[in-house]
Amino acid sequence: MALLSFERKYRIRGGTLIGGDLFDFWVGPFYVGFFGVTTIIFASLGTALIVYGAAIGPTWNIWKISIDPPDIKYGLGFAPLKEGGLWQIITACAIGAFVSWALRQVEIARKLGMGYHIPFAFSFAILAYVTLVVIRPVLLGAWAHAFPYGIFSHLDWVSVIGYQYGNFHYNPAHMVAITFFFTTCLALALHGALVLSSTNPGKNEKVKTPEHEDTFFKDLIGYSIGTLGIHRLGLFLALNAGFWSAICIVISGPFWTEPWVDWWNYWRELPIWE
Ligand code: 07D
Ligand code: 07D
Ligand code: U10
Repeated sequence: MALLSFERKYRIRGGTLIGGDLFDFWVGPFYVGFFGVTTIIFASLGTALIVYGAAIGPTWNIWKISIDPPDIKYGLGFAPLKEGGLWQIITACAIGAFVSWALRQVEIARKLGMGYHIPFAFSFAILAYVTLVVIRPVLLGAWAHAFPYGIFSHLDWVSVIGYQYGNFHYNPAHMVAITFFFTTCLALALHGALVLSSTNPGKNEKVKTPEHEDTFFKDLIGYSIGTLGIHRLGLFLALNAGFWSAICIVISGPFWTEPWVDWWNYWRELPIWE
């Protein structure tokens, strides 16, 4: 079915989560929906506040603009606008926008009769973000523990927090997360290369079938995961990368305060060595 006639067929009302027909229409290529409107409101307000924060800040240098969380003395309370209050409202707007975006994905998936895999996947990114700016700061008792909103300043935060635990590379969950990130890249490279090699042949060559793809990997490593399987694996790997990232940071501070290298002492203390 041509794309346009397909769009005419499915671009009909219904399937919304709340609000009934309210905002149940398209603007150009975009589906609007109730959550499209909430996305626009949260994202516009959050962006406007970042620009305001930049305007009252010391620099317009894009790399150096930074909206910082409140000082440690404010604990988990509200801070004055110019002393971290902006950061607090921007954080609320960001969470509002990300969650709205996920719910808009749900509504679009419902209209199309598709699974909820995409919003489910995006939820892991939201989880990682919320872990950094809400869950871990709440467990540690102050918003000050969250990261600042700035291009370079958030890199400084990662570095400082990393060295606060000695060598962050010894964090076992960080290891697991990194391994999942690397494996995701490997899997995507293999999959992209395999599909292109079989479906985008040279002139006068025939397009190959999934049987060719299967056979390639059976010849190479004795096993093929299959055409559906590789997508399941890709999703599994990527979601685990985000999940273990959230774990690695939430345990740093709330559950482990020493340098991470010391965690490995458990190994030397196992009773079997005695
Ligand atoms: C390619 C999809 C498109 C998205 C893009 C990002 C903004 C921010 C706002 C100036 C893959 C758009 C950027 C809207 C502008 C202001 C106030 C996604 C793609 C192009 N980081 N990070 C970047 C964010 C954290 C870390 C780049 C966001 C954690 C390191 C970009 C978040 C930690 C490095 C960026 C976030 C961390 C970066 C490229 C939120 C651990 C880099 C991102 C909301 C996760 C790299 C200068 C990218 C860089 C980089 C955005 C959180 C570490 C500015 C929005 C606190 C080590 N981060 N980041 O391509 O070049 O993502 O930094 O959680 O080296 Mg970061
Ligand atoms: C949080 C992003 C969520 C994004 C959302 C969407 C918009 C809209 C609009 C474009 C999680 C935002 C959308 C804004 C944009 C338009 C139109 C993703 C998030 C919701 N580390 N480390 C990680 C590596 C070191 C440290 C994670 C590698 C050092 C700390 C990952 C190395 C020290 C933290 C990772 C390395 C250190 C991390 C990041 C190598 C520093 C974290 C990925 C090779 C001295 C962070 C949850 C992630 C984390 C994290 C990888 C080195 C410290 C596993 C490969 C040794 C403090 N590191 N790291 O989490 O777990 O994505 O955050 O050296 O906090 Mg690390
Ligand atoms: C995959 C795939 C596959 C494909 C694919 C893809 C995965 C097998 C079939 C997809 C992959 C790609 C295309 C590859 C490239 C993708 C990436 C590298 C990922 C990163 C992506 C980007 C960097 C692009 C990011 C762009 C974005 C997010 C779009 C930005 C757009 C908006 C912000 C608009 C969003 C629309 C909304 C929220 C609703 C509609 C709203 C409007 C149109 C605006 C007008 C608003 C209204 C009418 C509502 C009224 C608003 C009100 C009342 C509020 C006003 C208040 C104020 C304060 C202003 O596997 O195959 O191929 O393609």
